[in-house]
Amino acid sequence: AWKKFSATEFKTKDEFEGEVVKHIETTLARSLFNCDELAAYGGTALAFRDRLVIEWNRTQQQQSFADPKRVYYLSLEFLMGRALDNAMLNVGMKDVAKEGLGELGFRMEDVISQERDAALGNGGLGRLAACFLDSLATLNFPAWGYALRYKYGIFKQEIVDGYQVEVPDYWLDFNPWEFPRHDVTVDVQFYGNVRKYMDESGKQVSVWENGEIVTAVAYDAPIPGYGTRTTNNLRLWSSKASHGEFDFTKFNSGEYEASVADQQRAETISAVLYPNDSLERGKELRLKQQYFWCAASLFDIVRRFKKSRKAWKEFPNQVAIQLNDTHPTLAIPELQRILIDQEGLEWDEAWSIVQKTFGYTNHTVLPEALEKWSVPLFQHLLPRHLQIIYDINLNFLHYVERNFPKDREMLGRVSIIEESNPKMVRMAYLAVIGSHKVNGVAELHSDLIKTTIFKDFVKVYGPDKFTNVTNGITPRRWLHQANPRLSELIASKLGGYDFLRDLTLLHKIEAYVDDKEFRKEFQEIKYANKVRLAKYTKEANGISVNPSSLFDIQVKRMHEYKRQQLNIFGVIYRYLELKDMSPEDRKKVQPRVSFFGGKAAPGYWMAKTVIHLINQVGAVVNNDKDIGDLLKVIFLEDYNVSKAEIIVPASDISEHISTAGTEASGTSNMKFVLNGGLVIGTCDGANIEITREVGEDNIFLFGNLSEDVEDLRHAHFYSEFHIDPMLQRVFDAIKEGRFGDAGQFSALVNSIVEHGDYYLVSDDFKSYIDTQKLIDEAYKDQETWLTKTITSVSRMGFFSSDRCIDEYAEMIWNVE
Ligand code: 26Y
Repeated sequence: AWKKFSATEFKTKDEFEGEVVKHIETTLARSLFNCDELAAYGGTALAFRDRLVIEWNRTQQQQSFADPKRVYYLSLEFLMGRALDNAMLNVGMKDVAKEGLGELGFRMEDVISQERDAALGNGGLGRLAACFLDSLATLNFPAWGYALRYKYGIFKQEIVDGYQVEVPDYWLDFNPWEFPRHDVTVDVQFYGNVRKYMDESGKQVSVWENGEIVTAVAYDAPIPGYGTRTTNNLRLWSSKASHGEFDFTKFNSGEYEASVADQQRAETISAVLYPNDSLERGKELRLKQQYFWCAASLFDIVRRFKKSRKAWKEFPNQVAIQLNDTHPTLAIPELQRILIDQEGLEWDEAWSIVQKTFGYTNHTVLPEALEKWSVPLFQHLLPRHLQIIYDINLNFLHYVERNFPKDREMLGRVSIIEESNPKMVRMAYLAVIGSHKVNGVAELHSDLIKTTIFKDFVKVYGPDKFTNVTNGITPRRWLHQANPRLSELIASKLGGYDFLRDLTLLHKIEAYVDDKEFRKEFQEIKYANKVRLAKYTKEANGISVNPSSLFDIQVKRMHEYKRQQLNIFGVIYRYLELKDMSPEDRKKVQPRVSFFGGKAAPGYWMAKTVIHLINQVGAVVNNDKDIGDLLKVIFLEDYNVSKAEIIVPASDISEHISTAGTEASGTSNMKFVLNGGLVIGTCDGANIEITREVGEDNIFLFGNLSEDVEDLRHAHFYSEFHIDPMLQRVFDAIKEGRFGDAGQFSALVNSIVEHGDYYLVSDDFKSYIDTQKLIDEAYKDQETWLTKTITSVSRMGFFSSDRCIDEYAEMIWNVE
């Protein structure tokens, strides 16, 4: 039998301290006499890492031996956040560590907060990937994540004079969680040409040659599961110049500088995460990143498969690859290329393997987020892949032609190649055609992809190829770590922490909804979490907010479709109403703090304008003596995972107010409700399923429905379009310059007034304001409010990412 921990074991606080001291003095080569919090973090992380590594090695060895079907999650983004707290939760021994650190003179929270976030993602899609890794390990699935080891993650956001400024995020200074594998490398080719010839048997062979080679080096990070010994692997590829002959000739011929330049050019591939969230820009370097990562990952996956010496037809029984959006779609032609050009399989046999191997998850219906790459760029960078894509397309179009002989338009509509100038490769179509299942991320979204972007493909393949897997979140990070007191309260009633592995057990706390003690404690926890956020706000923004106010929070990437502009216009409206009131009437008003947070893509001017407006409104409102605590407006700088862990547990209301039909799912909506906050939201994404679970009385829905959006947009142009009068008041105030120079906000106002209000801000404004008033009233009745929040928490079991992963495993991956 395995001894659970064979090396560097600690069971007591003294043993823990011994490990920490050993690491500080030897691994970090620091003196204990000037040990600061950062060193304490380093020592603690390394002590826990030692224990993680043992389990990691064991898991990998056991998986190599048993050789089960593995899941590979290909995602260009993994928004992991901090690792130490999670490692402590999964290893256990956090209490011991806390005591030990105390003796060394440190507080656990301070030590934990020394760690920099691993911010290798933009937003929802990247954080979903991180939650999935947590669930895959917890549920004991043999699974690997594959991504790029960006030197710079998502930029750090600074607010200077109310404007967003981007600062590079160099996060690798000290990262104890990654292990360089200098022996695990893959050479990846770009450019070059394709030579075709007949071999002796008369078969045509293609050789892609004379390209430039860049080497991928693997960096691995352990992914521990909760309540299990399974520790999976996240493999990140870093690029460097290859040390092939080419390189050395240059070097030897004295072209030292040129060879250094080559080196740097190679390293740029994995240098930086693209900060665009849902806005495709067609940059060559991004396509290079995608191919570099797909080629290295597939080589690695195929290499592992070949060790088992199984027949190629077994490949889909050993390997399931999930494509997180279209970003890894090149993996499809790459696998086909490996099978036909390198392994000598026939086209049809190879293609059947490819289709059975891949599953594709779509995360958006927004046309501007759908990836397309120009054919000339493809031809230049990946000439062989372009040929393969053309062949895939040809076969597919033949099939469509045979089956839909009457619909001549169909061919042009479903072709992978868009006949524009230049021609474009539609990556989403390639992903659909190369996968056996396509899923959306919430019910409404999965229905919408079938009736909009993939409508024709439903005709071609039938509806069964398309399915839904509603997103989820890991309760380990988003309940237990972010809100330890709530987790403890729940555990005290359920007789332990089993709910962290089976979140449906939460339904049992509904029995305590009338329990006085429970209610008191639940309410105190919410208040304490609000105090914690208030304290943070004071430190970060220098503004005092009253924790007894209603905390209204909208934190997510800044985007017009998410409608932070609707929120801030609503705040302005509230301010104008407050200004109009008599001091007597003001006394009856429910005090509120409106928190905002989120990054705008650096080139997205409209989103940046909204940030600026929020800060300008804050500057006016927060300093208005008439208003005092009745309204505060806070922009929380540099929203990220670790800040979310403070922000999420502190909401009374959170805002998920996208134009209906535009937000595929949303996942922070789930996090807020799980932590005892209510939602104001549109009938969009997972809000709809949250409503189904918690009940209509426990959520504040407003606004037009997705089926009406098209007609409304049409009406803005073809009927008389009147701006909502309340919204007009807001615009008048902006135009009067009450929030600074009106010219700065004219594009924002005009997008609504002049340019058709694409996101239906005016159409939904009244309904939004009315619903906010209902919320003010409802909040005054604290007892009823508390009942709503407790009831909601108890009904959130469905939204665990464990449920979600089980669905993928069963419906898409066929793994146990
Ligand atoms: C093509 C490139 C510019 C691009 C880069 C990042 C396109 C999209 C993205 C990111 C998309 C994203 O984060 N989507 C979000 O995925 C979440 C997880 O499924 C959903 O909850 C959320 O509604 C959706 O916007």
